[in-house]
Amino acid sequence: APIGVYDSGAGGLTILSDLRELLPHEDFVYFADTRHCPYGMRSKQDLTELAIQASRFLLECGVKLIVVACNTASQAALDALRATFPEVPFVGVVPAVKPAARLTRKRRIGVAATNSSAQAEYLQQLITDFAEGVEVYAQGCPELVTLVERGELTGPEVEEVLRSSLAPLLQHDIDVLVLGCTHFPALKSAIQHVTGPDVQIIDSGAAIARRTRTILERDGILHPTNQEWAEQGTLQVWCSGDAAIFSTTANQVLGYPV
Ligand code: DGN
Repeated sequence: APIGVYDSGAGGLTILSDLRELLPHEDFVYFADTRHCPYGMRSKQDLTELAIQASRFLLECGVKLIVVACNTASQAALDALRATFPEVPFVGVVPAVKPAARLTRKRRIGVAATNSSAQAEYLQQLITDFAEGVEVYAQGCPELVTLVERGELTGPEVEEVLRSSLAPLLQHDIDVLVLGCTHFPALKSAIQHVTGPDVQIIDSGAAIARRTRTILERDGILHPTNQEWAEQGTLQVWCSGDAAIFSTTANQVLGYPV
């Protein structure tokens, strides 16, 4: 059975790339809720309903596990998803505050996220639990989601937008920047250009992939032919909005055609 991956749009494709790298023989079904993107300003109730609909769709595709590859939806809806669909394991995404707190020398880190994630109580809790004695600055950067959904990932105009969106974080002389929205790793090289080499940029993708493998192993549902000669798993991509637009964006973010 395939693994389901869900996001409001193209952001979860950055997580999908990490998943496919670690679990190359697994099959994947990706669902982008582009009809309702962006998620950043939606209410918890709204996000929960959308996440339940998306999960129902993925379950109809026969998935064995669902990765909610969206910080915003994970924060709002993971508890409800687990309660609604107890038959399937869910893996959610949280901003990488904990590793960032270990990495920082200056004891000042920035978290770039959606507006809703930047203001979430959940983020405050992560900071209290894992970043004691570290100054954490959080900023909503919705413009970055727009760039990625348009497939605009590099170039001077992109960097201009990044410079102004990230200015409120960079003014604090941070040395670690957490990408707290799954769209943002698609912009990583442009972001690094804007921050300069002294700021380390981290995201949650690799950790999510490892967590997914652990759960597949725990539940005995890891793809059995995990051997060198086995074929690469398949990928199906679905979206709830305009498929032509999304396939162009997805090609840009993944770097190969879907
Ligand atoms: N990619 C999502 C996240 O990680 O929060 C949400 C982006 C959006 O829809 N605004």
